[in-house]
Amino acid sequence: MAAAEFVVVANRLPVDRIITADGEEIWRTSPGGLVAALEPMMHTVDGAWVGWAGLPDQQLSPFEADGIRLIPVTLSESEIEEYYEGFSNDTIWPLYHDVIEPPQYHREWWDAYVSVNLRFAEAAAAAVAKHGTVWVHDYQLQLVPEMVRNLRPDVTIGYFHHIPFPAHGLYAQLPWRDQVLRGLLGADVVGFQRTQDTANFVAAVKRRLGLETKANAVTLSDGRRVHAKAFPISIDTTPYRELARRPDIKARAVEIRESLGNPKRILLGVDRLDYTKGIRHRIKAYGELLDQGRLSVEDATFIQVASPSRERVDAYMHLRDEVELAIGRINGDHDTLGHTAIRYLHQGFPREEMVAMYLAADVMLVTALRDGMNLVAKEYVATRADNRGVLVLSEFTGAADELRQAVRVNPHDIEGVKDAIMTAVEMPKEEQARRMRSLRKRVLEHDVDVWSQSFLKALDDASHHRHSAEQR
Ligand code: GDG
Repeated sequence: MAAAEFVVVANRLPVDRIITADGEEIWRTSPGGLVAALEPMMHTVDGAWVGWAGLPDQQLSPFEADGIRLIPVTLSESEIEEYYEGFSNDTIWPLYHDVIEPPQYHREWWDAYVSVNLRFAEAAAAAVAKHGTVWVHDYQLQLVPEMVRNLRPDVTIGYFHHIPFPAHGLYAQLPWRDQVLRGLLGADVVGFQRTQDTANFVAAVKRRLGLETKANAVTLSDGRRVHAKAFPISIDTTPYRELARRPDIKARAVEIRESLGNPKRILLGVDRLDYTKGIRHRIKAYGELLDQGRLSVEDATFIQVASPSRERVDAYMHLRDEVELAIGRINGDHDTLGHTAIRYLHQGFPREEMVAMYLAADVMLVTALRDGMNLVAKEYVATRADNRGVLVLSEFTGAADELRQAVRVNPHDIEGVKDAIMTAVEMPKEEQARRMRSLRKRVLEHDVDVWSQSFLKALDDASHHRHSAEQR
């Protein structure tokens, strides 16, 4: 395969393996956010994507799917356990989400993380053209920027961090805290969701490595500069707006309401089943409103979509048990033969069905305890061209920095969540419209294209700066 000008490196390749009816194996582009964000660009530049195909021990040669060149990285069964489920999802994920669950620190997991990061870095270094660009994504690959730089000092390197970066008091727990910072500092531009994440990273660099920092630019001992900056990610709004206009999807939204016995209000939560999303807090608040008679099941039915996630990690198994126990109790106490309190769906749905649910929902509940951005909040807003519906949004999400006209909540404050739900349920149409118009303006004007263009512009500036510094 010829060298590529632009190489994306992410844990997962943007494809899923499908076995067709006649037993043939094909790869289909997965509908995930990052593909949607980068796909247009991948078609215009000479690009390649390095990532894992999602199954253990698969030795695959580079191939092409939907016009994107894919370079698979192999992971063994034990690497999936130690690098992915272990260090990425049971050490870094809880630590970076403010220790909502206790992070597990295991030296073997770290060793696997280092060796897998090196494999991704080597694949990227082998794929990228002279003076090309490498864009690394997310917390599974924090060492890759430095490793690529060591292998290929000629290339420009960007890194985008999709999850929060914690305050130093928490970050300092990580036994490999200095190595991770040095890994990230291999990039020319390190992007975060929020300005607070950026500030936390720069503060950690200053305190741990004693490097000079000025206006979020870090100067390394060899004089090289690294720019840290917030680039709040967004969604491709087009499919949401288009689906929301389709008569069959509007009809489906009406059907969803009917199938629930026509409650006066529908509340909706859509999350991966993850302890960061505040699902338990939301259920508790709603359950208490029913217990106290402030709501009845005829007034408000709550649909909770909890898509299966990380099911082999202990904390996720416990969470599932707790959520299902709590929902079972509330439904047992409050359901009638014609109405349910919580319609719980531990399933993934096609996007058409998600949009029909967004259209049916009078109140969207996003009560994450910590969330890098939260795209569900933006998808709901993009869908509501009718300027109806209320977004209840946790102030601990990245989205809260932008979506100022949502009903804001502190999800830890159960009384506050209850009041916010009542405010949303009772909000007059005019106020819904006023708030939704402003939310929509923000999301439609700052879509994923704006996000990727602004990151690439920063990377381009950094690369010019570096090359002119080298020539001086
Ligand atoms: C990480 C960060 C950051 C969920 N269930 C179904 C389904 N989804 C889709 C949603 C949304 C996406 O998955 C979830 O994105 P979020 O942003 O809400 O959360 P994470 O998965 O935790 O994502 C997060 C993001 O990266 C991007 O940087 O915002 O903070 O944690 O698009 O719609 N989609 C379909 N069926 C489902 O059942 N089709």
